Amino acid sequence: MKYTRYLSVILIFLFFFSIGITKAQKEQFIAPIDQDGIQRIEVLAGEYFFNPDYIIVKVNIPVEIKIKKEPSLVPHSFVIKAPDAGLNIEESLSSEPKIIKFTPTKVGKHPFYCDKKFLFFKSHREKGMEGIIEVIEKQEK
Ligand SMILES: [Cu+2]
Repeated sequence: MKYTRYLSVILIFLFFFSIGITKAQKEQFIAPIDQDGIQRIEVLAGEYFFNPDYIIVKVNIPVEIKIKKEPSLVPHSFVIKAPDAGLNIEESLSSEPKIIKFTPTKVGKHPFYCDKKFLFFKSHREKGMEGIIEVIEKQEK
C-alpha cells in the first residue's frame, strides 16, 4: 500500500510539473520561405531576450537570420554550437542589422544564446537570453 501512495505523489508531481512546462513554452515562429528559396527571419536582441526565441526552420534549405540588438551599451552575441547539424555560429551583435547565413543539415532542436557575461554577474544566458532553433523535415505536398 505504501507503494501506491508514493506512486500517486509522483503522479501529482508530474501533473503540476507538466502544467509548468506548458506555461513556460515559448511562442513558436515558423520561418517563411521566400521566392528565392531562402528562409528569412528577423530577430531582435535586448536585455535580456531574443525575439522571437523559438524559431522553426526546414532542413536543407538555406536560412538567413537578420539580427540586431536594441540600442544600448550592453554587448550581446548570437551563438549556436551544433556543428553536426551545420550550425556553428558565434557573432557579436550591434544595432546595425547583421545577416547570419547557414543551412541546417539535421532535424533537431538546438539552443541559441548570448554568451556575454559581466564580471561575477549572471551570464546573459542565465538571465534569459536564449532560445531554440528547431529544424524540421520538409513537408512535401
Ligand atoms: Cu547578451
